[in-house]
Amino acid sequence: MDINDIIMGKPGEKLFMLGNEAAVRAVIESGISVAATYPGTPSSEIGDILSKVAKDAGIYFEFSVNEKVAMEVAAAASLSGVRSFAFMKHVGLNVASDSFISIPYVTVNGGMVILSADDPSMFSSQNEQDNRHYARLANVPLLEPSNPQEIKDYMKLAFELSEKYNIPIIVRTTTRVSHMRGVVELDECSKKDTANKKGRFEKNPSQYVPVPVNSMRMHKELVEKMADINEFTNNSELNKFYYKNDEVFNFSFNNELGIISSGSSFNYAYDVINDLNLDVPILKLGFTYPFPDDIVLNFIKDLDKVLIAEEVDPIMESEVLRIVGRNNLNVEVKGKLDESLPMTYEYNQDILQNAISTILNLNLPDKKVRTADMELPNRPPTLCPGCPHRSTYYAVKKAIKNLNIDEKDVIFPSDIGCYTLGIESPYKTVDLVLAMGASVGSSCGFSKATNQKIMSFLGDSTFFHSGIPPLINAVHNNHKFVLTVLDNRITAMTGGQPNPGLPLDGMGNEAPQISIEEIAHACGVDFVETVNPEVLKKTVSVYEKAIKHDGVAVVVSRHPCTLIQKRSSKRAKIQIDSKKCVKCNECIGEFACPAIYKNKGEVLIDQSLCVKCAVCVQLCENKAIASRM
Ligand SMILES: Cc1ncc(C[n+]2csc(CCOP(=O)(O)OP(=O)(O)O)c2C)c(N)n1
Ligand code: SF4
Ligand code: SF4
Repeated sequence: MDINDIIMGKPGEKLFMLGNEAAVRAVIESGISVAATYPGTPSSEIGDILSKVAKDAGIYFEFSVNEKVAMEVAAAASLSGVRSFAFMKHVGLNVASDSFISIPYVTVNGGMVILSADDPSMFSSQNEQDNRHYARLANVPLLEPSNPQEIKDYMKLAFELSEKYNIPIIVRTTTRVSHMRGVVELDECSKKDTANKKGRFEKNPSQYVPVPVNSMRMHKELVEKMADINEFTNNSELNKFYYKNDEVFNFSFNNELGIISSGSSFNYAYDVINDLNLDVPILKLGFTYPFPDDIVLNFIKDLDKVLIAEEVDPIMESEVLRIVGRNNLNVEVKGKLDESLPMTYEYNQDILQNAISTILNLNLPDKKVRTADMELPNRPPTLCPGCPHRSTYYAVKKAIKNLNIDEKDVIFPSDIGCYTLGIESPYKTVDLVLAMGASVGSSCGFSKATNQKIMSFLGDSTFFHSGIPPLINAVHNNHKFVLTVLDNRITAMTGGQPNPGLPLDGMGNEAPQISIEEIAHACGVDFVETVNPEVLKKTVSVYEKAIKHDGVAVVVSRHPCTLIQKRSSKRAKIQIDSKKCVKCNECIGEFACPAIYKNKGEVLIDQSLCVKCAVCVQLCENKAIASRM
């Protein structure tokens, strides 16, 4: 699909859209003025598309420095009376949570929607948390679309609800829903007068400043507001009944089994029931918090059993158990808690079919379920050929060796980015990862709790995101470690978004570059050196000095990611002279560039992979590797 169709598509037109594309169309149709994010899969495409279309759509868009700032940008815009949108991957909401939880207290004015993209099965995340918990924690309504059309429809409704009740609304997607394609029917785009619209903030401290005297009142008001919204959810058309292939308008069924589901799980449950032509009604919940007790009670009261199909935690299941208990119902609740369905990982049609077959004694052959813990051929991800992170790791390990330090005595706290691939052999430069920025904070802890050398790593985007406060902490508290900022001039892992170190903002405008070195100096670091990791000898010697430094040393290892580095195609080929090669294995065993391989004992370079960075030329002590025309 042409990206311009997202703004140019006419009402009534049907486009085959990615869930994340539908989210962009939703904000354009809703006439928002401000959107902000920090990139993270599975929501990254929303930002990548907005960065291209926002200007034409009259939207201000930014890649904020982190999710908390994105949340605050959107909240301030909403308080100024314009519609705003903050979106992030699930763990991004952890970062934003401190501000997020205060927003429903201070209320919103222009509609404010927060899209949280969860990642069941952790395809690109460090955990599998279920962000539906945040709706409960913050007292915020939550909608769960199951496909791209619903993403657009639900988000549009969310802006209206947000304005009606002066509360932010969470739209929770999962990887499958964000990344699935489906037909989306377009509606009218926002009127031209909302484009580039500026709002006005009207002062009202008793409403916008949650000091205790105000927040006591605000919390009560919020709880009362959620009770009103609960009335709405009980009548919401986002909660639908399906029976025998069709949407139906019955409220109660007296079948042996009924299913309650939401999000992607609904798609799987629906397909199983239709494929097997089963006499099983489904209640699809789209508005899942506040939980629509009345609808659920009506649906389950005459059933023998109800299966709750949801990803990730048994949240709806616990709500249903509460309703069953409170109403003394005689219905058996099946789901994660009684092990009818697995507690972890995303679902699929096979998982749902096995569960339904067992519950109804259908005796269908067990489907061999595809799950994340299946045994698959071992193909570990690896740094690209010519990746600057590899050269940095090689230089760090050389420096440690040159100083006769046992690598077992060096701790490598690391962080989240392409460089986390340093966990693999031969580098093994990743000993601990907690969350973005935690390399620096954990280095502080190791520095006081052990006598080991500490060499930590984080990327340029991660440094700006959350590396700066712990660096100040390190200097102020006299910690001792070497921190490498792997500055590859991009946020590579999430697809190449800009960050404050680049002279470009999220809408492609020129922007002031923020200097990592100046920040490190300003934090009080007295050892700050910059290296080009493709110049090996110099890089190794800087690391030797840094390791000997008594205090916090910052090394900025700067070289563009190979995916954005333009190298002249006229550069000479890098080749190995088999007569000079003594098969020492340094280039394969220690450096491990994927372009270098062994065939029948001979070390060779795969020219289709080699990007001619020439680092291997420098590391071969026998001068067997050289550039040759
Ligand atoms: C709180 C949070 N937000 C977003 C992400 C998604 N994410 C993973 S790594 C990364 C940044 C990577 O950029 P950088 O630190 O520059 O390292 P590079 O990948 O370029 O080597 C992001 C945004 C995340 N894991 N956690
Ligand atoms: S995308 Fe860039 S940073 Fe990531 S592994 Fe490849 S070269 Fe390295
Ligand atoms: S020049 Fe050497 S290190 Fe660089 S990509 Fe080619 S083979 Fe790999």
